[in-house]
Amino acid sequence: MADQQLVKKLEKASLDTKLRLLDLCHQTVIHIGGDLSVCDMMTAIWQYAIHYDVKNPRWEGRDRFVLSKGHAAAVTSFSQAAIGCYQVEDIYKEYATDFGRFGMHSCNLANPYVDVSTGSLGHGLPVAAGMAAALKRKKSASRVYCVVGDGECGEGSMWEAALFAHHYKLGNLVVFADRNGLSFDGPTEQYMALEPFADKWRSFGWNVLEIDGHDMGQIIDTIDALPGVDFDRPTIVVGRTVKGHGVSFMENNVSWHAGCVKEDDWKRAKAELTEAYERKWGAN
Ligand SMILES: Cc1ncc(C[n+]2csc(CCOP(=O)(O)OP(=O)(O)O)c2C)c(N)n1
Repeated sequence: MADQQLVKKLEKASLDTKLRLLDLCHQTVIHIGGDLSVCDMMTAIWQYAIHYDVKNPRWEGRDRFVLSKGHAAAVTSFSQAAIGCYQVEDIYKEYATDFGRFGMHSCNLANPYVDVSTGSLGHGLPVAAGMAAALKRKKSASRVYCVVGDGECGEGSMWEAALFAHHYKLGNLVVFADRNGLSFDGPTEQYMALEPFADKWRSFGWNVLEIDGHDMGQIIDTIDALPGVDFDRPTIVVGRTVKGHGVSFMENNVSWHAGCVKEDDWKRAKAELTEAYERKWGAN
């Protein structure tokens, strides 16, 4: 079972990122619903799992990261800022001008901390699988972490990548699926049913781990138990999550897929998140 001090540290880190997301969302439109749903898993990926050198983002020995649900660029940027890739203040400043190194979607042209430009759904996982195949061929010890959306899994290219990753026994590929049940404008099950979601990946030959994607202890335990890169199957961690998690008026509300939060709601949202953390861990 995960060390409770580590759980507390990462939950605090995730809270900090959520509060920063809300500050940015008060300033401009971001994809806040899907940022909040994946924030706990993203925090653990960037602040616990990944082997990375912030001074050398092109270090050959790094783990790779591909944000297949590229619209969650903001949560990725703040998660990377937390390990020193950027100054948090620069994210606000650059979003306020021409987005600078950041953006509504992750872009690697101006940002060395982004391995792959994404935003057109269904493209990140295929690229991540190709990267994992290349690393395996080089006998690299690096993993490729990839974050996918569930609505995104309505794209056929995702399942071609799933076949490919299984065929080439890509044990170095670890996918986190943000199974929040909502896509752009409604429930996934209404627009393109995915259930039984985990079983579909199992039937494609993947190692499938199902967790509560907001339970930091479970996320840490799952990362600790990931198979080595020479495992004979790719892994998908299906995180059951809530879109807009932690903010009552955003939770499961498709109108908060993306948006800009007004003054009163901004204060209320931050207070709700902070109170939830303090109820569990106290104010210090
Ligand atoms: C190929 C493509 N089609 C449509 C879109 C528009 N779009 C952006 S986000 C989104 C919903 C994605 O849903 P999901 O993968 O569940 O991610 P979440 O919103 O939960 O973060 C859509 C349809 C897109 N970015 N790319």
